[in-house]
Amino acid sequence: IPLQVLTVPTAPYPDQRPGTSGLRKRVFVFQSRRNYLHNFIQSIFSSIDLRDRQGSTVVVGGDGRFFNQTAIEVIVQMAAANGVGRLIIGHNGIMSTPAISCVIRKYKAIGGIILTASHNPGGPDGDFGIKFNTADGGPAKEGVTNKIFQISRTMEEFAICPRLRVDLTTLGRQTFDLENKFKPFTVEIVDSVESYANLLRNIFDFALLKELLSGKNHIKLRLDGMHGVVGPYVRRIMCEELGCPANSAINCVPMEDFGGQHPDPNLTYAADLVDSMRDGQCDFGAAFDGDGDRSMILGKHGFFVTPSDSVAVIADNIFCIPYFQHTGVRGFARSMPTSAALDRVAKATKIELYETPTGWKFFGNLMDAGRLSLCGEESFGTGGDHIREKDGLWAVLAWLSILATRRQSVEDILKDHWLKYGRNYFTRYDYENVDIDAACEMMEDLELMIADKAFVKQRFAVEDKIYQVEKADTFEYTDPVDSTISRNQGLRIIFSDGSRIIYRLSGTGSDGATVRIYIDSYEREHIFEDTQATLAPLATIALKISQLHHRTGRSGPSKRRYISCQKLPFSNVFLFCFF
Ligand code: G16
Repeated sequence: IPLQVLTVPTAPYPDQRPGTSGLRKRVFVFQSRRNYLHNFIQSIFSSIDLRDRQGSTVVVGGDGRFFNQTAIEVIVQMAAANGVGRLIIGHNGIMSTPAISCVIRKYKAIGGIILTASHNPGGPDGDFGIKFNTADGGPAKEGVTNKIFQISRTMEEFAICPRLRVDLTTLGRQTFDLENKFKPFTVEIVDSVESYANLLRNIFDFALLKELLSGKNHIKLRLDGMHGVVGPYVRRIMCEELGCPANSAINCVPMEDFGGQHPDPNLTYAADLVDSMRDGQCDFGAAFDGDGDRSMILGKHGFFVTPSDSVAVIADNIFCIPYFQHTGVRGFARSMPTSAALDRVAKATKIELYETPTGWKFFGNLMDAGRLSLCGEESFGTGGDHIREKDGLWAVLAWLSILATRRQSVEDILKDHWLKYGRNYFTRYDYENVDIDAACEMMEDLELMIADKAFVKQRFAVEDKIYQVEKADTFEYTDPVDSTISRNQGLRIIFSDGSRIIYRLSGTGSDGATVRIYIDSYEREHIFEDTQATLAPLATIALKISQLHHRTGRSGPSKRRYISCQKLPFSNVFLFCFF
């Protein structure tokens, strides 16, 4: 009997505006508010023109966090009822974000729905998120997310096929006859690990990497999946195919609550990995976030590579990656708060450099227009134009390709880089879950302050250092491809020596507001100093100007990340991490 398609009345919610990377809320919001999930999914489908949607292919997968399965069941029922012809779903409903981008492109889908809140904690008390990616495989641009939000605000009904049940555990095709539809609705459960592995095989020299990882003089790796989605990809690609021993992949079983941890690959939340590398047994380490699109790179003894430096080093060694030998290099890009280390490589190699707002979606147009090959963000995302998402495992293989070619350690490669270009010291302070009104008021006051003409040329003295404001503005971006303007993308104070203080409100939190302060400073001579000590005067200025502690009642950041391990003994590093 054909399955029935129903139209169900509903009432709109005012708070379904997608943030930096989709809609992120506490799990209980999705569970306790009637049709909260259904409304948002309907808004996504309704945002796609009916002619494009009818009979189309859509990809669905998630990072396996709590509520992933429930959401997929609903999405399948709603996709069928909304005229989608074919759904491609990851085995057991799980796919990493880069794999989804790859699969959307491979199957020429009109888009994909990604169920992830990335690095935010999971489990019944954690976060859940929904993101829509378009046909190019990348996160929907602001025009699309604004449309989804507008539709959600007036949502009155949704379409659903409530009796449709799909088996996510069995690879292959399942078909369903629907009432009043001529063609059956098809679901294909795919092995996304294989599709993604195949993509990487065409980018990197797997024979060279295999020799590095399992040949005669092989190096030792430790890869921490942080119980996110990346585990099966690490095991198949790094262990089975490239020959890393099984025990080099730790925390590689995906869990609904990420084992109770924060799947955020940084020195605070991946501290166990850093700690376990202290003994010098491993030459290279990496940790991944919940949905596998970010990674943190470590050298021997836990030598830390900031994401800003990481993309700059990859850029400087880009032809160690065979893919770029074929495509050539069209351009580099970084998000505005990311340090300017990449700019120096771009300048030296005479390659165009783009500075975009925070959010991977801003790189997509440049890539589609053939103007961008490699990009990165301070938030541990790095990637190329092979897909339209940042790619944690790709970044690891990029680094390993450099190691294999140069036959040097991570530390030596980075130090050589600083000697060649100078060093951009970088740090970021996060104040999580602060009062929204206090945070907004602080940003508004800061904006007024820096807009005042008298602010430029103002001097700040801390200890024996004097900083003079050269430029201060609210970052605004005009997309070079379609001329779309994105306003209010963070407040910048740039000093005469090139140092910067940047204030931004995060767009990925689920509770209250998260204030981020980014600080960076360039040094040509003193390149082996401690990051926190080097940036301390600027941090003092940043806190003084904003009165952040006074306004939020906090005495320090929630976590202090991206600190340098170079000089401090590890015990001190963690003292700095926690306030
Ligand atoms: C998302 C975006 C990134 C961005 C990050 C942090 O990543 O795709 O481009 O850098 O959020 O954004 P915010 O500073 O607004 O919290 P993900 O991995 O969380 O989807």
